[in-house]
Amino acid sequence: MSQEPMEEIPTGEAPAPVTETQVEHQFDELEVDAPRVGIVMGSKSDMPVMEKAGKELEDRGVRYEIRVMSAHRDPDVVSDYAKNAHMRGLRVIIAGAGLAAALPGVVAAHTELPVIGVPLTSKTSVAGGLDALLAISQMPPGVPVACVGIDAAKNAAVLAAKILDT
Ligand code: RP5
Repeated sequence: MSQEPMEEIPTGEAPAPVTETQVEHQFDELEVDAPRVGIVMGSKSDMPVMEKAGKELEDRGVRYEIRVMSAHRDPDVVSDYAKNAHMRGLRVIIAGAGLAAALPGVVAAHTELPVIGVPLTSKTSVAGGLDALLAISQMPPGVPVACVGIDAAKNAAVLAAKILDT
Protein backbone atom coordinates (compact mmCIF):
# COMPACT_ATOMS: atom_id res chain seq x y z
CA MET A 1 0.00 0.00 0.00
CA SER A 2 1.46 3.37 -1.06
CA GLN A 3 1.66 6.14 1.46
CA GLU A 4 1.04 9.83 0.76
CA PRO A 5 4.19 11.90 1.50
CA MET A 6 3.76 13.51 4.89
CA GLU A 7 3.34 17.23 4.94
CA GLU A 8 6.50 18.90 6.21
CA ILE A 9 5.98 20.55 9.57
CA PRO A 10 8.10 23.67 10.02
CA THR A 11 10.44 23.26 12.95
CA GLY A 12 11.35 26.92 13.47
CA GLU A 13 9.70 28.98 16.21
CA ALA A 14 6.43 30.67 15.37
CA PRO A 15 6.77 34.42 14.85
CA ALA A 16 6.15 36.34 18.05
CA PRO A 17 2.81 38.16 18.11
CA VAL A 18 3.07 41.88 17.43
CA THR A 19 2.55 43.79 20.63
CA GLU A 20 0.83 47.14 20.96
CA THR A 21 4.17 48.79 21.75
CA GLN A 22 5.65 47.50 18.50
CA VAL A 23 2.66 48.74 16.55
CA GLU A 24 2.97 52.18 18.12
CA HIS A 25 6.72 52.12 17.37
CA GLN A 26 6.04 51.37 13.70
CA PHE A 27 3.41 54.11 13.69
CA ASP A 28 6.02 56.54 15.06
CA GLU A 29 8.33 55.75 12.18
CA LEU A 30 5.60 56.36 9.63
CA GLU A 31 4.51 59.67 11.13
CA VAL A 32 7.83 61.42 10.70
CA ASP A 33 6.27 64.88 10.67
CA ALA A 34 4.01 64.38 13.69
CA PRO A 35 4.34 67.03 16.41
CA ARG A 36 6.25 65.85 19.50
CA VAL A 37 4.95 68.49 21.91
CA GLY A 38 1.33 69.51 22.36
CA ILE A 39 0.75 73.00 23.72
CA VAL A 40 -2.77 73.52 25.05
CA MET A 41 -4.38 76.35 26.98
CA GLY A 42 -7.70 77.08 28.61
CA SER A 43 -8.64 80.21 26.67
CA LYS A 44 -7.75 82.31 23.64
CA SER A 45 -6.80 85.00 26.15
CA ASP A 46 -3.87 82.76 27.20
CA MET A 47 -2.34 82.74 23.71
CA PRO A 48 -0.02 85.77 24.00
CA VAL A 49 1.84 84.06 26.85
CA MET A 50 1.59 80.47 25.64
CA GLU A 51 2.86 81.20 22.13
CA LYS A 52 6.22 81.95 23.75
CA ALA A 53 6.48 78.20 24.39
CA GLY A 54 5.86 77.60 20.70
CA LYS A 55 8.52 80.13 19.73
CA GLU A 56 11.08 78.43 21.97
CA LEU A 57 10.30 75.00 20.54
CA GLU A 58 10.49 76.37 17.02
CA ASP A 59 13.91 77.90 17.75
CA ARG A 60 15.04 74.49 19.00
CA GLY A 61 13.67 72.63 15.98
CA VAL A 62 11.10 70.71 18.02
CA ARG A 63 7.83 69.99 16.21
CA TYR A 64 4.76 71.13 18.15
CA GLU A 65 1.09 71.92 17.83
CA ILE A 66 -0.85 74.58 19.73
CA ARG A 67 -4.55 74.44 20.64
CA VAL A 68 -7.13 76.12 22.86
CA MET A 69 -9.33 73.81 24.96
CA SER A 70 -10.81 74.41 28.37
CA ALA A 71 -11.07 71.73 31.05
CA HIS A 72 -14.29 73.36 32.27
CA ARG A 73 -15.86 74.57 29.02
CA ASP A 74 -14.83 71.67 26.71
CA PRO A 75 -14.26 68.68 28.99
CA ASP A 76 -14.86 66.05 26.29
CA VAL A 77 -12.44 67.71 23.87
CA VAL A 78 -9.74 67.75 26.55
CA SER A 79 -10.30 64.13 27.48
CA ASP A 80 -10.20 62.94 23.83
CA TYR A 81 -7.08 65.01 23.14
CA ALA A 82 -5.21 63.60 26.14
CA LYS A 83 -6.29 60.01 25.52
CA ASN A 84 -5.13 60.11 21.86
CA ALA A 85 -1.98 62.18 22.39
CA HIS A 86 0.52 59.31 22.66
CA MET A 87 -0.92 57.42 19.70
CA ARG A 88 -0.67 60.62 17.60
CA GLY A 89 3.06 60.85 18.30
CA LEU A 90 3.07 63.48 21.03
CA ARG A 91 5.63 62.83 23.78
CA VAL A 92 5.18 65.83 26.12
CA ILE A 93 2.20 68.08 26.77
CA ILE A 94 2.48 71.68 27.93
CA ALA A 95 -0.78 72.94 29.42
CA GLY A 96 -1.35 76.55 30.45
CA ALA A 97 -4.33 77.84 32.41
CA GLY A 98 -5.33 80.63 34.74
CA LEU A 99 -7.77 80.94 37.68
CA ALA A 100 -8.96 77.47 38.78
CA ALA A 101 -6.45 76.09 36.23
CA ALA A 102 -7.75 72.52 35.99
CA LEU A 103 -6.42 71.89 32.47
CA PRO A 104 -2.95 70.46 33.25
CA GLY A 105 -4.32 68.12 35.90
CA VAL A 106 -7.19 66.91 33.75
CA VAL A 107 -4.81 66.22 30.85
CA ALA A 108 -2.51 64.30 33.23
CA ALA A 109 -5.48 62.26 34.42
CA HIS A 110 -6.05 60.98 30.87
CA THR A 111 -2.50 60.29 29.63
CA GLU A 112 0.76 58.70 30.76
CA LEU A 113 2.74 61.39 28.91
CA PRO A 114 4.60 63.93 31.04
CA VAL A 115 2.53 67.10 31.50
CA ILE A 116 4.10 70.50 32.20
CA GLY A 117 1.69 73.01 33.66
CA VAL A 118 2.04 76.77 33.17
CA PRO A 119 0.10 78.81 35.74
CA LEU A 120 -1.16 81.95 34.01
CA THR A 121 -2.26 85.36 35.18
CA SER A 122 -5.55 86.68 33.90
CA LYS A 123 -7.82 89.69 34.50
CA THR A 124 -9.36 88.25 37.67
CA SER A 125 -6.39 86.31 39.06
CA VAL A 126 -5.97 86.19 42.83
CA ALA A 127 -2.58 87.28 44.20
CA GLY A 128 -1.00 87.66 40.77
CA GLY A 129 -1.66 84.09 39.65
CA LEU A 130 -1.12 82.29 42.95
CA ASP A 131 -4.55 80.67 42.44
CA ALA A 132 -3.39 78.93 39.25
CA LEU A 133 0.04 78.11 40.69
CA LEU A 134 -1.53 76.21 43.58
CA ALA A 135 -4.19 74.56 41.42
CA ILE A 136 -1.53 73.20 39.04
CA SER A 137 1.15 72.21 41.53
CA GLN A 138 -1.06 70.65 44.23
CA MET A 139 -1.85 67.43 42.38
CA PRO A 140 -2.79 64.26 44.27
CA PRO A 141 -0.22 61.41 44.65
CA GLY A 142 0.11 59.35 41.47
CA VAL A 143 -1.00 62.08 39.05
CA PRO A 144 1.94 64.47 38.82
CA VAL A 145 2.11 67.68 36.81
CA ALA A 146 5.46 69.46 36.51
CA CYS A 147 4.81 73.11 37.29
CA VAL A 148 6.90 76.03 36.04
CA GLY A 149 6.64 79.60 37.30
CA ILE A 150 3.73 81.97 36.71
CA ASP A 151 3.52 82.89 32.99
CA ALA A 152 6.79 80.96 32.44
CA ALA A 153 5.78 79.43 29.11
CA LYS A 154 9.32 79.63 27.74
CA ASN A 155 10.63 77.57 30.64
CA ALA A 156 7.97 74.94 29.97
CA ALA A 157 9.29 74.63 26.42
CA VAL A 158 12.90 74.34 27.62
CA LEU A 159 11.85 71.58 30.02
CA ALA A 160 9.88 69.79 27.29
CA ALA A 161 12.95 69.86 25.01
CA LYS A 162 15.09 68.40 27.82
CA ILE A 163 12.56 65.61 28.41
CA LEU A 164 12.59 64.79 24.69
CA ASP A 165 16.41 64.61 24.69
CA THR A 166 16.56 61.96 27.43
C1 RP5 B 1 -8.94 80.01 32.49
O1 RP5 B 1 -9.65 81.17 32.77
C2 RP5 B 1 -8.17 80.32 31.24
O2 RP5 B 1 -7.03 79.53 31.18
C3 RP5 B 1 -7.85 81.78 31.37
O3 RP5 B 1 -6.55 81.98 31.90
C4 RP5 B 1 -8.90 82.28 32.35
C5 RP5 B 1 -9.80 83.33 31.77
O4 RP5 B 1 -10.40 82.86 30.61
P1 RP5 B 1 -11.25 83.85 29.67
O5 RP5 B 1 -12.37 84.36 30.50
O6 RP5 B 1 -10.31 84.95 29.24
O7 RP5 B 1 -11.70 83.00 28.51
O8 RP5 B 1 -9.79 78.92 32.30
